[in-house]
Amino acid sequence: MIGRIVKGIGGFYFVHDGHETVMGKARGNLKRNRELLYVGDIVDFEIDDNDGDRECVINRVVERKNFLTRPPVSNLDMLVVVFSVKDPDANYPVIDKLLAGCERAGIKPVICISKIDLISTEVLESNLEIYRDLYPVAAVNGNTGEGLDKLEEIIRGHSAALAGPSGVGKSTITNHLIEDGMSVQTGTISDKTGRGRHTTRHVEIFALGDDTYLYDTPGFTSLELQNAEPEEIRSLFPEFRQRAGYCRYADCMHINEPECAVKAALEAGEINKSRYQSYLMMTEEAKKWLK
Ligand SMILES: Nc1nc2c(ncn2[C@@H]2O[C@H](COP(=O)(O)OP(=O)(O)OP(=O)(O)O)[C@@H](O)[C@H]2O)c(=O)[nH]1
Ligand SMILES: [Mg+2]
Ligand SMILES: [Zn+2]
Repeated sequence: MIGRIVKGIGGFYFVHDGHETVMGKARGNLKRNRELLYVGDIVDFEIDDNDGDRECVINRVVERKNFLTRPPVSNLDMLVVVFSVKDPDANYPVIDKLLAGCERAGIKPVICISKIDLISTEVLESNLEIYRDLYPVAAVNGNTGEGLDKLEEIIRGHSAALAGPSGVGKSTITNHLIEDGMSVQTGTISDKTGRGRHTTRHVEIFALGDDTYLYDTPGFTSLELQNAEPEEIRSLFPEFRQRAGYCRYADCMHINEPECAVKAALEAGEINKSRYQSYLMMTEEAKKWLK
């Protein structure tokens, strides 16, 4: 039978076959070869009905289109980058790095602004403005569920994970999206630091139907951009890609070159300043790796 690993805890795996979830283990040869199984793997498995307890044995991995090591998940085709503007504050360089990491890994990025009840319409609007032309955007209130229908529509038919700093409301959003009767634990925000407390500790996938899978993950705050050269980082910004053909130099880095279409767009307010700042920071970081 074919199913997807939806959870793994201490050597046990939970496999979902489209209807039900069965707990089981990896076959001995997988373990001997130290082949790691990732949550998200599509696997071939057998039901072992031995002593009345329905368990399963995983024979092999059938499909692993991609995988990430931190957190360890596979077959992800969409990443929802969740951030709040207040409690905790938005950290735009971190957000932009996650988005660039998605571009690099071939994962479709989505932006979700959370806790919109804590900010004014103007502040929400200025945040929407940064990302609206680049990626699908949803704005949600996790307390009331407002805006979640839009997010649901965006992720339908995809394997999507929620990423972003602790405390932005990822698990709260997950609880709205998953069926009644299932739920995940949510945390509180520290009064002192305004940060979350890393409540979610395991990766768990929820099958939402319509071939939609939602990954709830801990600590998905960055994607590796390790060893990305500045030239590659340049290619991870869609608003640069659109305009690069109009720069005077074909290999323009959009930093100090004359007649640069990206800098012109920046000055005209067509490219967002905070995005451009993130780009500068990321290329500086990349230069350090090159040394
Ligand atoms: N005001 C407000 N609070 C929210 C909203 N969504 C979530 N919260 C609260 O924010 C706190 C953190 O929410 P979680 O869903 O646990 O956050 P998380 O992103 O899963 O955090 P980690 O698991 O630590 O990564 C909880 O106290 C929620 O009740 C919202 O839209 N508005
Ligand atoms: Mg959580
Ligand atoms: Zn340029």
